[in-house]
Amino acid sequence: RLSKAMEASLIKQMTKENQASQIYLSLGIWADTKGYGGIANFLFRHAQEERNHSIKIMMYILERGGTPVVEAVEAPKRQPKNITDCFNMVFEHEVDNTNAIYGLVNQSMEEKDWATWNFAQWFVKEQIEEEKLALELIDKLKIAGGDRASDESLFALDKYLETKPDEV
Ligand code: OFO
Repeated sequence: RLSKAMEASLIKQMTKENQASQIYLSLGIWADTKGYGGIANFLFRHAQEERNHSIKIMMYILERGGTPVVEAVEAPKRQPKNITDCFNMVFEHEVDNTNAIYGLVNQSMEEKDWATWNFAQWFVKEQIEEEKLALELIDKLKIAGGDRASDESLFALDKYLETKPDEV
Protein backbone atom coordinates (compact mmCIF):
# COMPACT_ATOMS: atom_id res chain seq x y z
CA ARG A 1 0.00 0.00 0.00
CA LEU A 2 1.17 3.53 -0.74
CA SER A 3 2.38 5.70 2.14
CA LYS A 4 0.56 9.02 2.53
CA ALA A 5 3.75 10.85 1.57
CA MET A 6 4.15 8.78 -1.60
CA GLU A 7 0.50 9.23 -2.47
CA ALA A 8 0.94 13.01 -2.15
CA SER A 9 4.04 12.98 -4.39
CA LEU A 10 2.30 10.90 -7.03
CA ILE A 11 -0.68 13.28 -7.01
CA LYS A 12 1.78 16.15 -7.45
CA GLN A 13 3.27 14.37 -10.46
CA MET A 14 -0.21 13.74 -11.89
CA THR A 15 -0.77 17.49 -11.76
CA LYS A 16 2.64 18.18 -13.29
CA GLU A 17 1.82 15.94 -16.27
CA ASN A 18 -1.49 17.78 -16.72
CA GLN A 19 0.41 21.05 -16.49
CA ALA A 20 2.74 19.77 -19.21
CA SER A 21 -0.29 18.95 -21.33
CA GLN A 22 -1.52 22.56 -20.96
CA ILE A 23 1.92 23.90 -21.88
CA TYR A 24 2.02 21.77 -25.06
CA LEU A 25 -1.48 22.91 -25.98
CA SER A 26 -0.51 26.53 -25.52
CA LEU A 27 2.70 26.10 -27.58
CA GLY A 28 0.64 24.33 -30.25
CA ILE A 29 -1.81 27.22 -30.43
CA TRP A 30 1.12 29.62 -30.77
CA ALA A 31 2.65 27.53 -33.58
CA ASP A 32 -0.65 27.28 -35.41
CA THR A 33 -1.27 31.02 -35.27
CA LYS A 34 2.23 31.54 -36.75
CA GLY A 35 1.35 29.28 -39.67
CA TYR A 36 3.22 26.17 -38.53
CA GLY A 37 0.34 23.72 -38.79
CA GLY A 38 2.57 20.63 -38.74
CA ILE A 39 4.47 21.73 -35.64
CA ALA A 40 1.14 22.59 -34.00
CA ASN A 41 -0.20 19.15 -34.85
CA PHE A 42 2.88 17.54 -33.30
CA LEU A 43 2.55 19.64 -30.13
CA PHE A 44 -1.17 18.91 -29.81
CA ARG A 45 -0.50 15.18 -30.09
CA HIS A 46 2.17 15.54 -27.45
CA ALA A 47 -0.30 17.32 -25.16
CA GLN A 48 -2.41 14.18 -25.41
CA GLU A 49 0.59 12.03 -24.44
CA GLU A 50 1.14 14.11 -21.31
CA ARG A 51 -2.49 13.69 -20.36
CA ASN A 52 -2.04 9.94 -20.77
CA HIS A 53 0.96 10.10 -18.43
CA SER A 54 -1.20 11.78 -15.82
CA ILE A 55 -3.86 9.09 -16.21
CA LYS A 56 -1.24 6.36 -15.95
CA ILE A 57 -0.20 7.76 -12.55
CA MET A 58 -3.84 8.13 -11.50
CA MET A 59 -4.49 4.45 -12.30
CA TYR A 60 -1.39 3.40 -10.39
CA ILE A 61 -2.48 5.31 -7.27
CA LEU A 62 -5.88 3.59 -7.47
CA GLU A 63 -4.28 0.18 -7.97
CA ARG A 64 -2.19 0.66 -4.85
CA GLY A 65 -5.16 1.54 -2.67
CA GLY A 66 -4.63 5.31 -2.72
CA THR A 67 -6.99 8.13 -3.69
CA PRO A 68 -5.90 10.31 -6.60
CA VAL A 69 -6.96 13.96 -6.63
CA VAL A 70 -7.55 16.07 -9.73
CA GLU A 71 -5.94 19.38 -8.82
CA ALA A 72 -6.07 22.79 -10.48
CA VAL A 73 -3.34 23.52 -13.01
CA GLU A 74 -1.72 26.89 -13.57
CA ALA A 75 -2.08 28.67 -16.88
CA PRO A 76 1.11 28.44 -19.00
CA LYS A 77 3.42 31.30 -18.03
CA ARG A 78 4.47 32.70 -21.37
CA GLN A 79 4.34 32.48 -25.12
CA PRO A 80 7.49 31.73 -27.13
CA LYS A 81 9.27 34.61 -28.87
CA ASN A 82 10.05 32.55 -31.93
CA ILE A 83 10.37 28.96 -33.09
CA THR A 84 13.81 28.43 -31.46
CA ASP A 85 12.40 29.72 -28.19
CA CYS A 86 9.42 27.39 -28.60
CA PHE A 87 11.63 24.29 -28.97
CA ASN A 88 13.92 25.44 -26.14
CA MET A 89 10.86 25.79 -23.91
CA VAL A 90 9.91 22.19 -24.77
CA PHE A 91 13.40 20.98 -23.84
CA GLU A 92 13.62 22.95 -20.58
CA HIS A 93 10.23 21.72 -19.60
CA GLU A 94 11.20 18.10 -20.18
CA VAL A 95 14.41 18.48 -18.15
CA ASP A 96 12.36 19.91 -15.31
CA ASN A 97 10.01 16.94 -15.54
CA THR A 98 12.93 14.50 -15.52
CA ASN A 99 14.06 16.03 -12.24
CA ALA A 100 10.57 15.56 -10.79
CA ILE A 101 10.61 11.89 -11.84
CA TYR A 102 14.04 11.43 -10.23
CA GLY A 103 12.52 12.90 -7.05
CA LEU A 104 9.90 10.14 -7.12
CA VAL A 105 12.57 7.49 -7.65
CA ASN A 106 14.60 8.85 -4.70
CA GLN A 107 11.57 8.90 -2.46
CA SER A 108 10.61 5.34 -3.41
CA MET A 109 14.15 4.20 -2.53
CA GLU A 110 14.09 5.99 0.81
CA GLU A 111 10.73 4.41 1.64
CA LYS A 112 11.80 1.03 0.20
CA ASP A 113 8.58 1.19 -1.82
CA TRP A 114 9.83 -1.09 -4.59
CA ALA A 115 6.47 -1.22 -6.39
CA THR A 116 6.58 2.55 -6.93
CA TRP A 117 10.28 2.36 -7.74
CA ASN A 118 9.44 -0.14 -10.46
CA PHE A 119 6.50 1.93 -11.70
CA ALA A 120 8.66 5.08 -11.88
CA GLN A 121 11.21 3.31 -14.11
CA TRP A 122 8.75 3.52 -17.01
CA PHE A 123 8.88 7.30 -16.62
CA VAL A 124 12.67 7.33 -16.30
CA LYS A 125 12.86 5.59 -19.67
CA GLU A 126 10.16 7.82 -21.13
CA GLN A 127 12.07 10.96 -20.09
CA ILE A 128 15.17 9.74 -21.95
CA GLU A 129 12.98 9.57 -25.08
CA GLU A 130 11.30 12.90 -24.42
CA GLU A 131 14.57 14.76 -23.89
CA LYS A 132 16.03 13.09 -26.98
CA LEU A 133 13.00 14.18 -28.99
CA ALA A 134 13.24 17.77 -27.74
CA LEU A 135 16.96 17.89 -28.62
CA GLU A 136 16.16 16.48 -32.04
CA LEU A 137 13.72 19.35 -32.62
CA ILE A 138 16.38 21.89 -31.63
CA ASP A 139 18.99 20.20 -33.89
CA LYS A 140 16.67 19.98 -36.86
CA LEU A 141 15.83 23.65 -36.52
CA LYS A 142 19.54 24.57 -36.27
CA ILE A 143 20.26 22.62 -39.45
CA ALA A 144 17.38 24.43 -41.13
CA GLY A 145 19.05 27.74 -40.17
CA GLY A 146 17.47 28.56 -36.80
CA ASP A 147 15.45 31.76 -36.69
CA ARG A 148 16.90 32.71 -40.05
CA ALA A 149 15.76 29.47 -41.67
CA SER A 150 14.30 29.92 -45.10
CA ASP A 151 10.58 29.47 -45.61
CA GLU A 152 11.33 26.28 -47.58
CA SER A 153 13.30 24.63 -44.79
CA LEU A 154 10.75 25.62 -42.16
CA PHE A 155 8.08 24.26 -44.42
CA ALA A 156 9.97 20.96 -44.67
CA LEU A 157 10.43 20.79 -40.87
CA ASP A 158 6.77 21.58 -40.38
CA LYS A 159 5.80 18.77 -42.76
CA TYR A 160 8.18 16.34 -41.07
CA LEU A 161 6.67 17.00 -37.64
CA GLU A 162 3.15 16.76 -38.93
CA THR A 163 3.66 13.11 -39.83
CA LYS A 164 6.11 12.12 -37.08
CA PRO A 165 4.53 9.11 -35.38
CA ASP A 166 3.29 9.38 -31.79
CA GLU A 167 5.08 7.63 -28.98
CA VAL A 168 3.11 6.46 -25.97
FE1 OFO B 1 6.93 15.00 -21.37
O1 OFO B 1 6.80 13.77 -20.01
FE2 OFO B 1 5.31 13.18 -19.23
O2 OFO B 1 6.34 12.22 -18.08
